[in-house]
Amino acid sequence: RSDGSSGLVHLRPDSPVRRKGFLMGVATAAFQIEGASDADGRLPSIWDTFCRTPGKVLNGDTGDVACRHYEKWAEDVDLIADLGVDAYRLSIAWPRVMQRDGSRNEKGLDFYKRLLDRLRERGVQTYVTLYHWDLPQHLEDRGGWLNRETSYRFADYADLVSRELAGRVTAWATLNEPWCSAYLGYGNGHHAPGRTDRRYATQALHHLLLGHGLALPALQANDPQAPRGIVANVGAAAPARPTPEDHDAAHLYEVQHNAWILDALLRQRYPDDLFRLWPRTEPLVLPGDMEVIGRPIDYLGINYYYRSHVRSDGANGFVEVRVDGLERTQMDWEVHPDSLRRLLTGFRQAYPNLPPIYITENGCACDDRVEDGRVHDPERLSYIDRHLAAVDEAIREGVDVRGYFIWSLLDNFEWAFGYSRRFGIVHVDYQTQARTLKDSALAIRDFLASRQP
Ligand code: GBH
Repeated sequence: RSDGSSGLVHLRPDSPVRRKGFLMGVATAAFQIEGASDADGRLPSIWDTFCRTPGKVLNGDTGDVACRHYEKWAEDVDLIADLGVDAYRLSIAWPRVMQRDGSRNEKGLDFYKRLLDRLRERGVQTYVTLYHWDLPQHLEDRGGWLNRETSYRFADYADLVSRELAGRVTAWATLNEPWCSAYLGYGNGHHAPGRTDRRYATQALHHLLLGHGLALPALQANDPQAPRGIVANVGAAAPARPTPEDHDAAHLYEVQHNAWILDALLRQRYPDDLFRLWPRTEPLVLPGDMEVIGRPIDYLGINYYYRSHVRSDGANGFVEVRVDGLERTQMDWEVHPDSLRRLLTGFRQAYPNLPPIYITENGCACDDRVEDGRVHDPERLSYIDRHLAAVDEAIREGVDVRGYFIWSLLDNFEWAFGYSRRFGIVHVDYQTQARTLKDSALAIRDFLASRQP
């Protein structure tokens, strides 16, 4: 390239994001790529059950095969290392590594030991999430995240895994997107286990966050040198009409998506506006719970994808509306990088104790064009470029952002959308399981190789 930008034309040439000190990575999650759903004593998870419930997942897709990463892990490590990224974010499948009675499943753990060792050999740092939505089904059978016991079982699981994998992991995250586990899983039922009651959502979220807080001391004790954090999805909303009512609706949307979790973690309380939006949904909180939830973390992972438009809606507070004429992805999500900047600077203002931030997911689904062995995805590179530029602006405005992970390394099982949506920078042919670097991956590889200290 003659312009020296390596294909990232929006990210300023002098940005710290272009330097080697800014961590660049790719991300995946266990259920979405591993397959081998009953190999080596893996137990069923709530997502296995959900996939088998008619009408829940598009085309009846399941995670049984996915990207066959459980077999192809070594090839996938080569892919990651050859991209030249600094780090790989992955998750551990709870049902693979812990048996019903709480004892370890050695074969399941061996898989992650091999994987982490190979990543280390290839010089790739590892950001490991303990829970990316695959709750063992036997715990759901006893109430799942509605049962306070599950928080303690999660802490046991974190203790077991961090004892076994200590020294092999760069940084730990307890939960991925507890908002999704709680609201999509127990509130609107779009995700496993598919329950539908707002009171369930607030109680589930409380138990998820309690589990997070209970896990922190075990991670600290077993693997003291690895930083500990949590990953939150954040959402941005704009008013559909310029009325005070719609402004309030947009505010409530962001309370429901962001403050619900961040206030609990960083202010040790749930926001009052959440219960203005959802009256009489206060979870049962025992004395001391909020202190456990608010235990200090070393970093905060932020997953950001899109902005919504909302208008006020009497009983529901807000309702999303589809505004025409906006740039959208294959998910129909609006492309709006400036919302990422705005949210990050807003968090910095709202939370004086905001820890260092990593963007642990950002990326888009596209209608990739496969042609003569190449995969053209110009929208994806543009999306990533503009969101990196937004991160750069947030850094300039004083937000301590230390890294950025692309979602995702591979096309994979996109939850309720099955295999119909492709987020990878690497294309997966599900017939042959062949991996092909998309144009975006080639450009990112060039960009990574061009970085200066
Ligand atoms: C992430 O979640 C996940 O961590 C990852 O596993 C996933 O593959 C990736 O993003 C791409 O989707 O209220 O039912 O209309 C995405 C965050 C936030 C997306 C909430 C869906 C609205 C769902 N999500 N959003 S709904």
